[in-house]
Amino acid sequence: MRVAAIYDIHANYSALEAVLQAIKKANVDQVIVGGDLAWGPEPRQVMDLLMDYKNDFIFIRGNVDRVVSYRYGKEKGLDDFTAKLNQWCSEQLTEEQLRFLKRLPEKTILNIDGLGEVLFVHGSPRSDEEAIRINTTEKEIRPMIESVSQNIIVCGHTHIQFDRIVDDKRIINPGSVGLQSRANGACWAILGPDIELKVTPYDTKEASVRILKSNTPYKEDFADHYLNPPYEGP
Ligand SMILES: [Mn+2]
Repeated sequence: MRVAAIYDIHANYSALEAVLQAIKKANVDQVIVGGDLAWGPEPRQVMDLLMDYKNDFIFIRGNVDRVVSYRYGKEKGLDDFTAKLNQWCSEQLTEEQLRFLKRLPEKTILNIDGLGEVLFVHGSPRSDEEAIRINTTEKEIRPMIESVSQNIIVCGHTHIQFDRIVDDKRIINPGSVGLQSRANGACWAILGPDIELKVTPYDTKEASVRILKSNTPYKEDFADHYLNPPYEGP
């Protein structure tokens, strides 16, 4: 089996469309969506598109899928920006889409040709909010992965692609499809039999112009992020 891993779409419709096109040409058997689907500027368009694949792709839940589907606000200690965007994203989605996000599992394991069993999580194996960053020290990572029996762990959440070895584990972050850092394009990965980190260019100008015409809160921030991806992730 050969698998495409697409993480942290963050409601970027143009980036998702470009990656789905690239996946069609990549000859994969399975697609795994690694969480953080709908928190961003075009949640409804992105969820409508992903729902076409709800029986074909494998989905796991990210931290913002949880906060959007449960409509977390300031009562949970969130800042104004996050609370307002959560609320708005929730309002854009249908009840069925919110239910879909709520019910997603937090992890999945796939047996991949040439790689063996691979564990897919959103943050770390013990939390959807815990970050394994490109520069998190091995000492910090060890307790996060000590209960994992698989040799390969795929995680997201920090929006920067990497391929690291920590002790006897290989840890992969496919990067972010929709809110990338340190990359000019939509980031994802193919697993099996090798591990390939991919960057698919998309029309960031068109995406920005469309968002700026919408009623998305903080649309200027998203448009700017697309045009000028930051060096650091969240
Ligand atoms: Mn996340």
